[in-house]
Amino acid sequence: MDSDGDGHLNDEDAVEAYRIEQYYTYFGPVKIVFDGDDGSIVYHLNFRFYDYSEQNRRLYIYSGCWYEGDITVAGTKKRCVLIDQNVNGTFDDKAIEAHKCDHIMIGRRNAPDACYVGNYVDADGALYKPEIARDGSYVILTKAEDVKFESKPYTVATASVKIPVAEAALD
Ligand SMILES: [Ca+2]
Ligand SMILES: [Ca+2]
Repeated sequence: MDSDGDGHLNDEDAVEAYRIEQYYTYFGPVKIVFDGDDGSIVYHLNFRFYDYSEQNRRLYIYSGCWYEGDITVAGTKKRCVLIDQNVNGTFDDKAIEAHKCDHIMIGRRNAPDACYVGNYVDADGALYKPEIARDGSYVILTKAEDVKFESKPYTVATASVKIPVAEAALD
């Protein structure tokens, strides 16, 4: 792989598979370096090569890149993991469709709660407005005080659920 993007493979080492199955071969995480506006951006990708037949071969590419660190939420230190889930090199993607979102996990170390990047994130049952750097370099959470909840009848059971009124405000 041309890991430094210079157009040459003679300066590269071959990437070895870490697992081989009957039809699948797994590689990664593989380090690659992109040129960015502020300099070089180090990124990692995982690959899965599907080889069923000559007519049926595919290469699947997955993100192998995340940021991880401690964050203080309401006075309590928690683990925060930010994942470029949609593999586009940025960490602040939010969308109605889940596969177009990045992921943020806030919780105890080794057991963080996962959720999609959106207008709000949940931490310990409270909603926060996240400000996430596009390059993933920081996360700022501001308590969301202006979210109104209302009860809606649940169609299957007699229970009702509370949903944020502003949930459709994703842009
Ligand atoms: Ca190269
Ligand atoms: Ca992304």
